[in-house]
Amino acid sequence: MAADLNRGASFSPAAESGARARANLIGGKHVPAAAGDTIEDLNPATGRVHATIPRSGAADVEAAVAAARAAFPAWSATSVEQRADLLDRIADALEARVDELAALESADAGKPITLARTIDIPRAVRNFRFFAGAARHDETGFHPMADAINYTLRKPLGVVGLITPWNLPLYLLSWKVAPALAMGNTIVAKPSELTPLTADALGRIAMEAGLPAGVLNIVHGYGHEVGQALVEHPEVKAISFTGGTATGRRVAATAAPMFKKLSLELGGKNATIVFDDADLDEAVPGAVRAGFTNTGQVCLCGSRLLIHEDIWADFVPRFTEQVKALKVGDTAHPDTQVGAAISQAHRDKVESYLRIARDEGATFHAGGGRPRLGEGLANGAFLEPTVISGVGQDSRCVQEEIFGPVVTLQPFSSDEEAVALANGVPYGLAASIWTRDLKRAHNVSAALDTGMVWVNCWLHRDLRVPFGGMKESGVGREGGRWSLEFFSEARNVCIRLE
Ligand code: TXE
Repeated sequence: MAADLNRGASFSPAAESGARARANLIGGKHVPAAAGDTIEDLNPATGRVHATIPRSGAADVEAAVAAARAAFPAWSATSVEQRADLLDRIADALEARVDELAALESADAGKPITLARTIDIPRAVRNFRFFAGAARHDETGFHPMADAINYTLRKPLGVVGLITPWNLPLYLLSWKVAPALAMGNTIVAKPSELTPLTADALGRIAMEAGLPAGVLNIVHGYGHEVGQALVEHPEVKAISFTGGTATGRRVAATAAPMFKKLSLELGGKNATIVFDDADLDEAVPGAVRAGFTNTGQVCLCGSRLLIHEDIWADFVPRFTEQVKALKVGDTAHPDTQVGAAISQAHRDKVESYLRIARDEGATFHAGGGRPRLGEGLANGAFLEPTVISGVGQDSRCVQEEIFGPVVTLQPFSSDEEAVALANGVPYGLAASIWTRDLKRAHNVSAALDTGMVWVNCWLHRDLRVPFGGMKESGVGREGGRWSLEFFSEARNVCIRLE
């Protein structure tokens, strides 16, 4: 019988008082932090504590790495077919529990249930299925010479560390867990302390699906404690990190001198560029979606909207009207489109940018405050979807990642100016451009300093393509063969034939 994903360990007193206790998964066992400490996990839409997690430290990381090392020889010796079949079984098991997992994700991240049910959880399922297929169909190089042949072996790295953020908890964790397992590695994962519940569920589901003990270990806790210990551990051969740029810099500073493989998916300050020839019936809803999906808390969100001056007067009212129509509030209601910010602290941070905009004399076309919501949501970290113009390129509102439901508007008069504005920030993750002119689409895409460009769409994902950023948005690429390559070591074998 399938386990209850809300099952708590009986050792925590908090379990009795309603907040369910989660545990670390180490060597196939659910265990508390060695020091016995816990952290409260809140639902940001209600402000209520709904779980506790272990506040782990270096001793727990040590135990998890030891378990992962012990499991590595047997796991890395399994065949690709065995591993791919297991990934498919995990996908099936996740899929069978979409509603349950969506409810956990929605409550933990304050995100609309419909978003969790239609995007977060189905994409996690797809990640497992995709990497099962990718591993089955993977090929390695063969380079013949006149007197020798070369072939490339792909060897697993050993124990890998996966550190994930709070905005797309299961989706991003599965994006790393699936390829790492597919290539024969064992894992110590550190989910965000703000959204630990679906990681805990994944651990239980993977074990039920037959993943051997110690292959996937999950250690909960604060980033500066358990995350830092994981990055520092000499037996952890690679770190795949998704999170903020400042944290990424710390992770890189720790890991680089140890010559660990590093994949850093960091922040974004992405431009949505609407040219004067764009089809506004598509561009307006496209820009709304890019700006406000997941309450603007996606690294790919188009938080800077660049609009050709000739269509400004037409575009801005249409855009603003659609933003004002977004349904904010009760995350459990199926019609809700915008949920809470991840925490009160994060809402305070977002609001600090709104104050900067006001001080700079910005115009607020929509939002700017806290929505008035009903009973039960008064302590939620909600914000109105906000649209601002009149902030210059040098404004912190334009230069820094706000990571909330805030979009700035800026006009431009030429393709060159659009590219200069789009590129004129420290980040270089993604861009979305809207035009009917194919030549312009090609030329502007080539000129943008970003790892990804969408033309007449946004977040249209093919899991085979490279995913990642330039500049302060990160180092390396994930997705398809890039993930398989990251989670393995290429070894060339040259055999002389004469
Ligand atoms: O992320 P952190 P935070 C951005 C966004 C947000 C900012 C900060 O701008 O406002 O980052 O968010 C772990 N060693 N993004 O503070 O801290 C941490 O516990 C090892 C963009 O929540 O980067 C969590 O598991 N790990 C982003 C993970 O790192 C450490 C998504 C990410 O948290 C650590 C989220 C350390 N020293 C926020 N310190 C995106 N690109 O999608 C923390 N962590």
